[in-house]
Amino acid sequence: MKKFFDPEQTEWEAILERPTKTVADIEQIVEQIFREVKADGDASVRKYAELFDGFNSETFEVSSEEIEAANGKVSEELKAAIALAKENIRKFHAAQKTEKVSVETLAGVKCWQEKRPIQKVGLYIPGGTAPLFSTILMLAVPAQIAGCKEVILCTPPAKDGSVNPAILYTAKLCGIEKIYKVGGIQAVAAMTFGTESIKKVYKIFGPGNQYVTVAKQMATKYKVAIDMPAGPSELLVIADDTADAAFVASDLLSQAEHGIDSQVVLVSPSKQLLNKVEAEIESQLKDLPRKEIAQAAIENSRFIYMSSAEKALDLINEYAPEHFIVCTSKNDFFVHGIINAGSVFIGNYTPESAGDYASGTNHTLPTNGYAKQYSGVNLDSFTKAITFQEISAEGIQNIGSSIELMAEAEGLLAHKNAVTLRLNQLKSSGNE
Ligand code: HSO
Ligand code: ZN
Repeated sequence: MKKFFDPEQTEWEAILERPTKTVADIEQIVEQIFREVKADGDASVRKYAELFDGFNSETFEVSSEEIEAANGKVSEELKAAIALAKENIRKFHAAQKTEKVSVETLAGVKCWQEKRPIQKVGLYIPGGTAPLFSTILMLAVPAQIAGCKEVILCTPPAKDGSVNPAILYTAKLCGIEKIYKVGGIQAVAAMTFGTESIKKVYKIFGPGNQYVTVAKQMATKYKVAIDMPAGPSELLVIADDTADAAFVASDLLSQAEHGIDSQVVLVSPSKQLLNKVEAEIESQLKDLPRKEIAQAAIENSRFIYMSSAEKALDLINEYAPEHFIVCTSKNDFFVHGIINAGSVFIGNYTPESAGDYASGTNHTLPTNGYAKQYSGVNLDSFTKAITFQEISAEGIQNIGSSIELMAEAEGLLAHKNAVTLRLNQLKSSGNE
């Protein structure tokens, strides 16, 4: 880890810099695959599935027999845990429903706003060393609450064509009808254009490697929305001597084990705590099955001593962490003062893992400093707000002359006429 002691504000940016990756070379291959999938559909999806995943199959859709078999491979204990997490995620996201917002801005001028679901959404779930079936809950549960009509899922299979049973079980549990064994760029391209067997969607959600990330960005060029720009996962902890050093170390390590490029930052007004956490990391790391990954991320972590709470808060808001754990005697100060963060975890008994899996909040969050302008996935990520208005005769008489004047000033006479005709009609019918 790299240590810093009361760094000057001018140094913060360099200290907290995220690793930037060059995407130029990836972009070319993404462009090519998009072009081919658009033109040739399933045939080119098949070609790239074979090339990248070593998977050769006529069909991509997971069969009901495979889903049935997966059901038998997930333990009853895990099923109960998934059920508990699903229910908490349901409760928290159902509570995010908003009422119709309605205002009469002037007498006779009624305006209102209502939410409508995005009709077709696609979820991308990575395979690989950590099959994140928890992400299915985080995406499919709010999609269902929002009322999305078609929810499809793409996930890369292993070389033998199998998909992790927990992924299939959770997808089925969440009511996802179509599960496709397709991964990477070709999956995102297929959901963007639609193919003979894979449905086109309007918005794509979910994490992925660099290729998937660039492919999602490419999808936006074809009028498909995405949840948010993605980067490696990250955690910033602020902790003082009231924090349990072992707990803090476990939180830092839980983020570090995601990937070697995970970002882990500890800020503290106590040199003693920084030392204790360092020692704890050493001892906990030894027993982790993913210790090589976690170790690499920890080596790149930042430990920052900050004697001033105000400056610490400024630094945290500048960094804009995806996850922010607050464990100090001044929790209220940090909780009220945080402006830029994806999700905040407060106190000794609130590990990030709780939000990653089961407390109810969403774990699809903005990384890479995007917490400055993006929210994490929430119910509204699956809806659009439509505005409505209804203006009465009285209303157009109240608002009409303002519209006429503004339209004339913009030189848009047809706009003006649309009001003038109505006002004249009302005048001539004596409705003044
Ligand atoms: N921390 C990850 C989510 C996750 N953790 C899934 C475990 N499983 C990104 O927020
Ligand atoms: Zn996690």
